[in-house]
Amino acid sequence: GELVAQMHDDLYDGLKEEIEEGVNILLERGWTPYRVLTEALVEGMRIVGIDFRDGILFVPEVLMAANAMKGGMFILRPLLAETGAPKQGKMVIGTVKGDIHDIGKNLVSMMMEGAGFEVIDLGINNAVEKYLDALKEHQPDILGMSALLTTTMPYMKVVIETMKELGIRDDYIVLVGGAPLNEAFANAIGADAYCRDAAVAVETAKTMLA
Ligand code: B1M
Repeated sequence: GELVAQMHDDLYDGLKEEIEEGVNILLERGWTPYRVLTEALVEGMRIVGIDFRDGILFVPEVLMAANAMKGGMFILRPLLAETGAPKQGKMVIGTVKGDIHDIGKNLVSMMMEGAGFEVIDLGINNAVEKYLDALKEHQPDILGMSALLTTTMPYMKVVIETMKELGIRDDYIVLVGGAPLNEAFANAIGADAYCRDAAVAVETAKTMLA
């Protein structure tokens, strides 16, 4: 409706307080946190992405939009996490080296937590050593990697190849995601699965652990 369209505009304009207010209003109206997330925030960011691509928006504006989106996600995070889902397993996740995009990864983390997974989030710009240290320290069931740039997605292969060299590749389920990826790429680099979005990541993780 009207409010959601307004929120798409507010996200575009990087208006954090307005986004937070909009999120709260939709929740008061009885929307589920997931619906607010997908229809108001993710869809708004999709529109931003189009104008970024077309040179209508630039990095500073897109950073403001990302910041507004994070404000909304901050409100939704505890609501998505408190579903009381039974404990499922553990995941280490991070954005790969050279890449600072984190909204999608954060969303995957939130949804995985909501589904009962323990998530260790390594943040952005992770070199292979960071992933390996975290695997050793936390012994997760799943390694998740995110990349948003065609120039950084090949780094996922570096991580998987290093795991193979160390003989630990098959100790983990490796899930990958990010806008420029696809299933063929995931197969080619030796990941276990490509996850189109956060909901698919949750379903894939559950299926593979079952
Ligand atoms: Co960037 N950027 N950006 N950017 N940015 C893209 C990715 C781009 C497609 C925009 C465009 O041109 N249309 C383009 C990449 C082009 C390409 O490689 N082919 C691009 C570019 C070029 C750049 C810079 C190089 C721009 C510049 O400096 N000239 C630069 C690079 C910086 C770097 O990383 N080294 C840059 C910078 C930025 C900002 C800092 C301004 C900002 C990031 C802020 C932040 O993240 N904190 C930004 C943003 C916001 C975007 C767009 C507009 C939106 C990304 C986003 O948050 N989407 C993006 C356009 C686009 O993607 N169409 C773009 C919302 C999010 C919910 O979706 O991240 O796809 P997504 O995550 C989804 C799924 O992909 C999946 O689930 C998520 C939730 O459903 N998923 C996973 C993601 N990770 C997963 C991991 C998993 C599973 C599923 O593991 C199990």
